[in-house]
Amino acid sequence: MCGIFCALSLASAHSQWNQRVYEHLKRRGPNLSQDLAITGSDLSYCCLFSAHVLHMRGLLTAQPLQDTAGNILLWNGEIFSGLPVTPEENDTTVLAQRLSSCNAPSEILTVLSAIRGPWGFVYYQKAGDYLWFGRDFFGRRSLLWTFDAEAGELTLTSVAAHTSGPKQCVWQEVPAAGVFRVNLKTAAEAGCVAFEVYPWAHAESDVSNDTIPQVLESIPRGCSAVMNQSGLELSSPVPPMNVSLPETLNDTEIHSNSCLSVEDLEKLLGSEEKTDEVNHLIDVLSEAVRRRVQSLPFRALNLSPPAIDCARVAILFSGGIDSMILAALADRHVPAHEPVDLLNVAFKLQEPKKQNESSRKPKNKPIDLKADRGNSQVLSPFDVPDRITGRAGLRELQELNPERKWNFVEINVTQEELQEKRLVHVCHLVHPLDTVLDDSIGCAVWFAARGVGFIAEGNHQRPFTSSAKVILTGIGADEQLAGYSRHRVRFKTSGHEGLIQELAMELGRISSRNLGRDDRVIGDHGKEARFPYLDEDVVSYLNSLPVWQKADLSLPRGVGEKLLLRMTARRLGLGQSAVLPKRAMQFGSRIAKMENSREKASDKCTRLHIV
Ligand SMILES: *[C@@H]1O[C@H](CO)[C@@H](O)[C@H](O)[C@H]1NC(C)=O
Ligand SMILES: *[C@@H]1O[C@H](CO)[C@@H](O)[C@H](O)[C@H]1NC(C)=O
Ligand SMILES: *[C@@H]1O[C@H](CO)[C@@H](O)[C@H](O)[C@H]1NC(C)=O
Ligand SMILES: *[C@@H]1O[C@H](CO)[C@@H](O)[C@H](O)[C@H]1NC(C)=O
Ligand SMILES: *[C@@H]1O[C@H](CO)[C@@H](O)[C@H](O)[C@H]1NC(C)=O
Ligand SMILES: *[C@@H]1O[C@H](CO)[C@@H](O)[C@H](O)[C@H]1NC(C)=O
Ligand SMILES: *[C@@H]1O[C@H](CO)[C@@H](O)[C@H](O)[C@H]1NC(C)=O
Ligand SMILES: CC(=O)N[C@H]1CO[C@H](CO)[C@@H](O)[C@@H]1O
Repeated sequence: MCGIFCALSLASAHSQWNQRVYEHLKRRGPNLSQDLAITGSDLSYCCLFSAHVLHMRGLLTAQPLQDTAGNILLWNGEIFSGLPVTPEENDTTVLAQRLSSCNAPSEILTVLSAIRGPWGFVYYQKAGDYLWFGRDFFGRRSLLWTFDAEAGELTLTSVAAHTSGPKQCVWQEVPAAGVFRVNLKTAAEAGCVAFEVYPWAHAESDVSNDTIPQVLESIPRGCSAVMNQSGLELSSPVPPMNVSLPETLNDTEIHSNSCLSVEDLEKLLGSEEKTDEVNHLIDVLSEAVRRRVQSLPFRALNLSPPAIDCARVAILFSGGIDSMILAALADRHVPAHEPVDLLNVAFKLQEPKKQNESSRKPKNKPIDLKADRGNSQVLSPFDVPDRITGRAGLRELQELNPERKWNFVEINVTQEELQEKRLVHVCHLVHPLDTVLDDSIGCAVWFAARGVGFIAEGNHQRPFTSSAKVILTGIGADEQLAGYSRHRVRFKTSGHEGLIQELAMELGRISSRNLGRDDRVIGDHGKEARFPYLDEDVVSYLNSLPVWQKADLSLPRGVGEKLLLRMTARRLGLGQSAVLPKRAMQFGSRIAKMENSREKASDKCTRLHIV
């Protein structure tokens, strides 16, 4: 993970560094910061490149990386496969070499299309004066842009800042719709910037006509975009979603309101035979996790075995099925002696409001604390639903592999701390996203990824700070396997056809809804978010399956949604966690409750706006 930044100025001088943006970039890449400024041969433009590197593998590679011909690469990504990179090599160097040998756009597109892994990049191609930039197919790395028409300056950056005051910068996410090329000489002559768009496309279908409207929506004011008429495209790393419909299956929910016991659910799961699909999914998912947890550097510079608590891999861990599967698979690939950190975040439950005798409501039930806790243990205000399921998940993992040291990190957050960190950090990181949901998830993920909490040892608690630079998250499972309750709603109203449309739409917008934000939030700790469920091979496999193999929403909650994943969890030896219904992070961690307001998730969040 790196923080990358590029300011293209069509006038002579650059505007001042926004100190805040610079600091945010530096937090993403604490190991090495470097700037490089260049001017076009005819002095008509200048570019400032700034790179902040988090060292992940190979030797530390300085960026901006300039080759002998004068081309410059800013790379915030990981090449997991597609281009050969040995464990000792740095992927930045490898990519720069490949790009150096490219002349025509088609050659550059071929290199970028081959990469498997997340990326955001900026590339200055000296011959011809071109600036290239973009994000991977899913948009797993953040890239923002803004254009200051007055100063004639286009800025690209991994992370920005929430600005206030008279001179507002309008940041937008660069759409993960393709890569962009700016002809710098033409731009300088015209005094404005035109982007040539090379869209992601499936070999057999033409998505170009959908791309331009999507791009136009988020193009900075004062700039324009054109599709290259030559029809050059990046080839999509995954096939389109299988849209075939079942011939005989029932479209209606049969058990919708029935109340089944866990045993019934287990039986239901057991009676479904999808051995091939389950085995195949385990294969691709396991490989996706392996790529993401192997050949990682130790924190300390020496390569001696790390201290006993020093994990290199952490998992955002609620104890739900998505994170349990990641933990079970990480267990296969993380060296046996090495701990794995399970990051579990909880927001303090507010004291139930004092009952007012004259209150009109007959009996104001003080939330459903008891129900959440299940038993009469000493109540802690941090025993939120995700903490309870997290502990249960920990026990399952301990049974699965008693030899492994699982660091269950209890991250307890009070309202005071939440308010403080939101103001100083999170509101800048989620920007330009700004809804109540972005606030909730952004804050919850920020605290979880920071990894500062406690580990329970008997009755004792030990302060603990996770040292892992790699953080696995389960995002993408719900979007692909129909895990959300809105999928049920859609299925009820418009059957399998509607469900397929909904899933395709959600996977298509996951970059702008989640991934850019999560990358900025997690990257702020000098750590790197990795998304095994969004590995190209995993998505390709899931896309090839018809929807009814992945979910059966005629079955009850806790079974029907993500059915294939539940069966996978059982095959991996997991128990109760395989049949937990989905609980969104903002509710499971109780952050949504902390704010205690009646707002809707999609409302603009006033707390994110600093005055
Ligand atoms: C990178 O920075 C982190 C955080 O400052 C530090 O712990 C680590 O040792 C550095 N790694 C290298 C290779 O310099
Ligand atoms: C895309 O748009 C162009 C121009 O409007 C049109 O000629 C072409 O047929 C369209 N392609 C598809 C696949 O719709
Ligand atoms: C499209 O790409 C070709 C080949 O690189 C180039 O010659 C042409 O000028 C581009 N077209 C536009 C409209 O930018
Ligand atoms: C659909 O469900 C109904 C009611 O459960 C059942 O009678 C019918 O046989 C089912 N149809 C098919 C094709 O499974
Ligand atoms: C209880 O509610 C009534 C009316 O809603 C209000 O006048 C009174 O001040 C409240 N008492 C307390 C202790 O909050
Ligand atoms: C954190 O929360 C747990 C409840 O989930 C509680 O047992 C523990 O005491 C809390 N630790 C601290 C230091 O607040
Ligand atoms: C879609 O699923 C159906 C049913 O399993 C299968 O026959 C078909 O080959 C799949 N299509 C693709 C493109 O994978
Ligand atoms: C193996 C390899 O490519 N190593 C390179 C990594 O990056 C550093 C710094 O740019 C180079 O010096 C190494 O040669």
